[in-house]
Amino acid sequence: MPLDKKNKKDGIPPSDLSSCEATQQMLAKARRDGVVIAADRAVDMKACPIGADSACCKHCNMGPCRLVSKDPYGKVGVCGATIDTIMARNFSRMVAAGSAAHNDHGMSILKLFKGIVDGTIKDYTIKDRLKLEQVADSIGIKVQGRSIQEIATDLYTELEKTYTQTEGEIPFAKRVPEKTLETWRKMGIVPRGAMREVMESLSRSHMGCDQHYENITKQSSRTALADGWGGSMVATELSDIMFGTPSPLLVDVNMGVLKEDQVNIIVHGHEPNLFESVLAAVNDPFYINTAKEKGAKGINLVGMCCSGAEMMSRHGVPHAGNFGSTEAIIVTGAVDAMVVDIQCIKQGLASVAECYGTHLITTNPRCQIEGATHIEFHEDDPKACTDDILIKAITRFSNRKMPVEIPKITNAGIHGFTHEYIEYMLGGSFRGSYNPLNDNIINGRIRGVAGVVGCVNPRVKQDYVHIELVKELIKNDVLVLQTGCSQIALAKAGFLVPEAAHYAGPGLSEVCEAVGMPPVLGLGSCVDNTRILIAVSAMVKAGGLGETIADLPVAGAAPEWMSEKAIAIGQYFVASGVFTVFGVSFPIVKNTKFYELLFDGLEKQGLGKWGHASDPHDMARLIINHIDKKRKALGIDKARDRVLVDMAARRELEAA
Ligand code: BF8
Ligand code: SF4
Repeated sequence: MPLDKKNKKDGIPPSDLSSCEATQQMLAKARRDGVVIAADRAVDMKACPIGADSACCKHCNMGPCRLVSKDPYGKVGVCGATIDTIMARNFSRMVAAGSAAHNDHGMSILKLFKGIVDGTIKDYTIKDRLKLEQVADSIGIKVQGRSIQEIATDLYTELEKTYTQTEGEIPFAKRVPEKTLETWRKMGIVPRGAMREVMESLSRSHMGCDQHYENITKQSSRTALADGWGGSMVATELSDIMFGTPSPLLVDVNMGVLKEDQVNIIVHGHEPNLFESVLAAVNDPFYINTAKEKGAKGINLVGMCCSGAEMMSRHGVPHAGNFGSTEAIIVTGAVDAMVVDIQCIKQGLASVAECYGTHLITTNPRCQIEGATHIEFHEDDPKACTDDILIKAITRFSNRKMPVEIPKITNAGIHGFTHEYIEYMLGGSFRGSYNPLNDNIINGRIRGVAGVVGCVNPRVKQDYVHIELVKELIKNDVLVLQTGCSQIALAKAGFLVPEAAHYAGPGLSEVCEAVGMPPVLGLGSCVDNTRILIAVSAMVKAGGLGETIADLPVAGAAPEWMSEKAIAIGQYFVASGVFTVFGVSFPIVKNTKFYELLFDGLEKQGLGKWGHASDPHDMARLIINHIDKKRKALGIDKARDRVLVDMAARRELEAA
């Protein structure tokens, strides 16, 4: 890419564009180097106001048609489509694309599992037999007295239905709390199979098909549920079975995990398959020696984004940063190879990598980038790809010409929580259960639980909304569960350590101190949001907090969302019964029937509902009010009042 010496963004201080100091430092360097990255491109690219409101349709060539947000019912499309139809169809297609992405990821994990089961893939194995049995048992596969091979074969056959089944209910519907499932059945939104649901969403949102916003939204729910309780859940569970179920580990996060005197390889993307093989390759003595012969002290493998979050959780591989830092980190000059697979890989990486002589290597047939080197990865012969990656990275190290500048910032934190570990941590190894969590919610020490997840988005200051929201929630005794780029944002801000309990309110900090846990629990990647679904289901089953997920004092948030996957996740949480608040902007026109449906009507039907606020404090208020509303409905609001009085009294005593 030609250096842009007239980079005009000098006026906006990096500290206004990101809360991440390392990214700020690299943004400043990029400008000095004449390199443009997403944070600056976002300043140049004003969001289209009509698209931002979802008030346009380009589903056929009689259009594209633009409606008017200020007068939403003043006009219809050429075909007569109303604003509600147009918005519901656009929304449905976002859900379908997001669900397709997660299901596609899940299918590739399933294919790997099949290869292990049928013996065609030798480089991977079943690492967690206990989890294999637990997952099989959870969907009615007999485990007692049977071999691993038999159980795994049946599990494969059963889980394949998640994608390919055309009638009936997806296998993990068996894990849904009974009353929640009953609501879905009444509404006709239990997913049959993901391929069918995604296909039907696209078909129904075609010009001239489904033109009732409520009916379209039902299909959006079904397609989203085929993600959360379908493809994503298969991805998480099978990845645990094959690569090991995470348990808490102390890991370094942030750009300081790069090492100037080592060959630095970043793996960035979503499927752990590739990353697992690169991890094996960097531990190969042959390559370690080769790197040393070329003057490096060793080979340093780090992750970014979601596969990075999984490798961090399972194996303690350091994590270099979230989606907002993927271009910025190349500006260090220290990245010898950035290896990517699928999803959230910015095309802009190619030109930044070119500027700094970094190898940008695509590895997946579903994701190639013009200007990148494509070295295809195949699970039945991983070394064919990883050998090439290692050679390229080592060669680049030995030819480094440009000065290297690595921000010297790392943040150690505890990662790798799972719903299994929460059960064990709170209940103990012999009586592991969710009862202690429920008890602490009922007695009011913990006000409720919030999942704060999702992307960072250069339309807002990187990490800022996540951090402010989480601070406010824990201060108000809300236990926070995290995944994805949000987890990395909070890790960089130092909240994933037990010592962060002092930011929490009196009740939550008391629980954290008693258990020795952080007030913010990191559960991994975006597909690992399914761990939250299982956790909330376990809370329902433990009792005392209502009969459905919708009864629980819980909420979700994606404060800086950007991807269609985030919308699919949001909709599966909403359809599962969770109040879900998105930040940035929401693609909808207020004061319309579709708006009323998403932000209120769905809750009246027994599901959850959507919320939106761009300010983190407004977002926190929405979540806390919702949690308090649910506490009141459960009749446990009084207990909490008592605790607050107790704490106030205690503080008075301490002061005296
Ligand atoms: O699946 S949080 S920016 S990296 S979409 Fe992407 Fe969003 Fe990050 Fe992972 Ni999830
Ligand atoms: Fe316009 Fe209707 Fe065609 Fe959409 S489907 S572009 S609203 S005519």
